[in-house]
Amino acid sequence: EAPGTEQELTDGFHLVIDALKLNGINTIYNVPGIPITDLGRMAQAAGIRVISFRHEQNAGYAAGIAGYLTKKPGVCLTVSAPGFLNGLTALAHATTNCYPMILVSGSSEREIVDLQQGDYEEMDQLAIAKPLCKAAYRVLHAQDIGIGFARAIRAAVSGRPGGVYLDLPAKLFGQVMNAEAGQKSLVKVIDAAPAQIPSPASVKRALDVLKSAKRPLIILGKGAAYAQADEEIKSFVEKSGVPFLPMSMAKGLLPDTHPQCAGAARSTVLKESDVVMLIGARLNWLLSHGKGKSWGEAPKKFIQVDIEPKEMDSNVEIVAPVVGDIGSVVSAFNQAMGSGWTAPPAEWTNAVSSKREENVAKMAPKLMNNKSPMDYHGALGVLKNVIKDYPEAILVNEGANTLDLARGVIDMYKPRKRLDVGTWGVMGIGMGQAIAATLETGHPVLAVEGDSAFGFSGMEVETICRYNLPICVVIFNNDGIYRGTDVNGANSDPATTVFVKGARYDKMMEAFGGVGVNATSPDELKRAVNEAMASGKPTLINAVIDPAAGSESGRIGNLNPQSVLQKK
Ligand code: OXT
Ligand code: ADP
Ligand code: MG
Repeated sequence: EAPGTEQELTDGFHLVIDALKLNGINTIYNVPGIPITDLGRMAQAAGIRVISFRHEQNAGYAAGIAGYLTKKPGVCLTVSAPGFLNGLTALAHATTNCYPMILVSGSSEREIVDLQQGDYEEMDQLAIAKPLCKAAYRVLHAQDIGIGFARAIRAAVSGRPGGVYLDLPAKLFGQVMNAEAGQKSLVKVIDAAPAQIPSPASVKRALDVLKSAKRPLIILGKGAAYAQADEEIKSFVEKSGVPFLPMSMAKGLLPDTHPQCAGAARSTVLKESDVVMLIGARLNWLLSHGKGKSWGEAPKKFIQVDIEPKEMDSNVEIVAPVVGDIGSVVSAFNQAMGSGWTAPPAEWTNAVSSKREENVAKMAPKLMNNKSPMDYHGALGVLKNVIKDYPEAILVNEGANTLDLARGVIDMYKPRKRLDVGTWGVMGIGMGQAIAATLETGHPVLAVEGDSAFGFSGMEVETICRYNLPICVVIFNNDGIYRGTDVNGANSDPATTVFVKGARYDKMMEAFGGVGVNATSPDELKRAVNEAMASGKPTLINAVIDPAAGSESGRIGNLNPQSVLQKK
């Protein structure tokens, strides 16, 4: 070889890998194929952890939740058109939930796509992705790979986090350029998510409104959990003495057993509070848009802390908007409060505590039943104790009844330990989120899954076994969606909501070398889950639930459209 030839060249493949590594992105969630198979191989050889899934949607959900857990964009890598579209649902989900994620898809040749001449997996991916994410970019030249990734990273994590699409046409990977120039073209993103300091006037206004309250409430959302300002938030809440209500994924930011937690008095605090401070929670459907029956009759003032200015006044008037990142805002609150803050009237805090104790006491006996087949409470009573014993474990949760009842029953003790269906109530996040959660944090996962919910990502149990991950999946098998008791009166087809009766999901895990257990009573369930948590072996427990135990759509049956003409 003549000196000064091949050694001095680099190519698109290597520049992509170098750009990721330079920016501290050490994991890729992917499904291989043309044109990105070699990229995955080379990334693995270069020390990046490349996790191969069975379906891009699950790889995408993994990347999204990795972003939520780490504040760095989770990267999902797919092939063109169909692989891209499979990943796109997860990208839209990440954007909706404010998770930083980058979907990197290989694509077909521009010349052919743009003339619509029928290339292999032809699709104008960039145009399709654009309306479904925060930003979308395409890189056509090897020397632009560095800047392309820098833009994607910054767009994903700065301001309100979200999904970014990066389009890499197949030809890019093989483009070569001078290696030194290539290295120089890379960009290490400096201060990718700059602090956004709130204005002192907005901080003062918010605290003045909070101080004036007779019945204040703080609502913590998953934005507060994402911010990783755990200590600041805890000291703010405790100094204020105000009851707090955690949204689903904010559970554990302060323990659900904290004396100020109003999770078990939800309807009371929503109705009766006079001032509500939202921290990283939107007034969307999950909070009934801040109005109507669930918010009661009494006039209410809202304070909102959010990084996104457009979020203010989205549904109701916000009398004290505080725009900034939650870490900066809450520490400004803490400073401005000083040491002379007066707690809210005892009449209010006592009323909240006694409502909460009443609800907890009402639930307690239901959790102790040892029925077989199990009902939801009997099974969840067991899992509540598992999380109490393993507070570091991450709970992944999806389903309808399985979701809503687990949210109420299972107390969380630490931040970012509850990962669920998020803003869209989407089924299918389960196995992808479980896999990323343990890979990104090193902690074991307990995935509590409706039998329908599990079906959306069930094939990934092979992935769990392949990487030998400490994930225990518990399937609440009630023979169907909401219930397993529906009957079709019209013909011999099964009813639309029921599945094969007595199905044995545990056998799926055994097929790939994991541990499968069929549990028909709380005692059996307890034994099996404890064994799984102790061993760390991939485990799937088929928990047999009474098919009649659930209710239509869990806690949100009211959202099903009704007609006076309805005939079943
Ligand atoms: O204060 P009150 O008295 O009101 O009481 C409240 C609390 O104070 C109290 N509580 C407690 N009491 C005692 N102790 C404790 N610790 C405690 N904690 C709380 O309990 C009550 C209730 O509290 P909660 O839950 O906080 O309050 P509430 O009123 O429920 O809150 C309202 C909401 C809206 C915030 C809450 O309900 C919520 O977050 N809901 C999320 C709902 C959701 O997202 N659901 C998922 C979607 S459902 C449906 O769409 C499904 N699909 C369609 C489909 C989807 N989703 N996706 C895709 C891609 N395709 C299709 C499907 C297919 S679900 C589904 C499958 C379902 O079947 P499965 O087999 O999977 O599941 P099963 O149903 O089990 O069969
Ligand atoms: P939940 O579903 O828990 O109510 P949402 O997803 O509706 O939570 O709301 C999260 C909010 O948090 C979004 O409006 C988002 O802009 C905001 N957010 C996310 N990260 C930050 C941050 N670091 N600082 C301030 N706000 C943030
Ligand atoms: Mg079910």
